[in-house]
Amino acid sequence: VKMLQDLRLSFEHQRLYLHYQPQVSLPDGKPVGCEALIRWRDDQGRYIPPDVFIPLAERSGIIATIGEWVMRTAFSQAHLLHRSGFTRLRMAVNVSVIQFRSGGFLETLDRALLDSGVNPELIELEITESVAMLEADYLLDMLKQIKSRGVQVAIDDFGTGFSSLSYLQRLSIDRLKIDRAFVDQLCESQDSRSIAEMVIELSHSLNLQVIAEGVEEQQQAERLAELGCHEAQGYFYAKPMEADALLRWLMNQE
Ligand code: G
Ligand code: G
Ligand code: MN
Ligand code: NA
Repeated sequence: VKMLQDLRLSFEHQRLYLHYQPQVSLPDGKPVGCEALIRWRDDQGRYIPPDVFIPLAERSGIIATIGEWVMRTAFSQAHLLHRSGFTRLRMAVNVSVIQFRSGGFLETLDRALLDSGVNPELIELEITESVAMLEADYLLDMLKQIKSRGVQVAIDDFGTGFSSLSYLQRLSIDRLKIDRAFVDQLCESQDSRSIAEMVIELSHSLNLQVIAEGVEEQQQAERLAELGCHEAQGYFYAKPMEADALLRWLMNQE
């Protein structure tokens, strides 16, 4: 309860902020996008990770407000990057399943798109496999509506949930994100390697794009590229960073 009050106050006092982590194509390592990641430093200056406060925000309902702010901020930032010359850079935003199923999500999305002026085709929404628990018709319709705006959709942490494969084919999605748990052990564990291979193969056969997260070593990047993984994200390339640092990083890659 104390933490929730703190979170509310921090939000009101604009102490939440976003970091952006680059995403690159394989095997050339060229920037193709970035993921917006929420950050919170409480009033004592302590860093509280999103794994801790997002579930709290979801239970209390404040996630809708926070999620709207994340979209508006990230979309505006994306538009700024596009105008700075990075005209094809994709911006990925995490969307909580609670936010996704709440009425008014599409209206919020539309307002954020319109107000930011960003090209919707350069926006991606990351949802987790847990959306599979939503009612099928509702989910299919939501994804169709999102696609009709040109916005892309990725399934985050893929491989950790239990998505039914036949279901996956019917969903209008663009990209699978291989969970970093499998990338982490890619070169050590045969099981992780098999799962990564399977997700990449699945993406190819369903005509989806695939990105690996949590790439920390060159060897992992090389292995993923060999397997046909299209893109990567992780400390090996860059850590999540503030917007101005991202702009400098992008300029350095030119
Ligand atoms: O950046 P970090 O690894 O600490 O993020 C931890 C988790 O928090 C990730 O699973 C990520 O999906 C989630 N997360 C980060 N930013 C957001 C956000 O803006 N909204 C939601 N719903 N989840 C986020
Ligand atoms: O939304 P998602 O669950 O994908 O969250 C990504 C999280 O992974 C972010 O919190 C980000 O800070 C973290 N992350 C990104 N790259 C790496 C990496 O190379 N190694 C580790 N351990 N974590 C990473
Ligand atoms: Mn994510
Ligand atoms: Na993830």
